[in-house]
Amino acid sequence: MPNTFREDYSLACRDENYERLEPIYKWNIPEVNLTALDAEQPPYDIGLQNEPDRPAPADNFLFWSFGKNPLWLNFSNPTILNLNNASFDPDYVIVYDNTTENDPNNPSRWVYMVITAPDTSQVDSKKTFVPAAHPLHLHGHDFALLAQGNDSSQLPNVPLKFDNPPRRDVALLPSGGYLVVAFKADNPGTWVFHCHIAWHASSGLSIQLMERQQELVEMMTDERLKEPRRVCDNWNTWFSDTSNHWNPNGPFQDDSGI
Ligand SMILES: [Cu+2]
Repeated sequence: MPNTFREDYSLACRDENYERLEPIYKWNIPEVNLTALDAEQPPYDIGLQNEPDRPAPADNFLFWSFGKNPLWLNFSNPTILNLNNASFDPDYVIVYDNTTENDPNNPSRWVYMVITAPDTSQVDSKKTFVPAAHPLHLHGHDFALLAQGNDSSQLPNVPLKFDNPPRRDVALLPSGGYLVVAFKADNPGTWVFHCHIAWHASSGLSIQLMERQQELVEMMTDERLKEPRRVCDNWNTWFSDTSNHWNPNGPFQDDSGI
């Protein structure tokens, strides 16, 4: 017979209780000061951003953004085939982390990120903030959840848990709230960090983390790039024939690319 229990639950959009998530394989995160972090890199504030003429001229849509711009990739030109670029189209929303540090006890080995979902009381020149929760998912890593809260106005004066905090690859950013996450920058790659609500991701709610670019360049030998090149060539052949498009006379791309 089933012997699990049913507990009271809330209809609010929320995660498992923070206190109940205790990793068995323990991590201790090098401590950082949130005020200092804030001075170095302001929080990533999630909001709606107007992008005129996208995807078609005279369109005037609102897109979700996470970084400086809503993500909008060129399907024919993926990041992995552009690793020698010194800069990228701002629509690729590349965020660099070029640490070469290997000591796990050194804070510079770690990436710390503060993400907020401000409510309408916060004003930004480029974004409109609306109350919404976002389940945020990071590729390439588990992250430590140093803090999770409902009120982003409390930043940066919120306590952080460094001693074996919960570890996730998705965490809910509560409406009006914040997340503070940390991951060990030990995995060269271009990793998307995005909202897992499909239409938010589709309309740009993502950044791309370029982690250890130099090591990534060295790893991605011609041999390893053979398969990405093969499938991209196939795509380009298909795409160059507009009779294949769902909308042969208009714009094809109606999605951010993730
Ligand atoms: Cu979302």
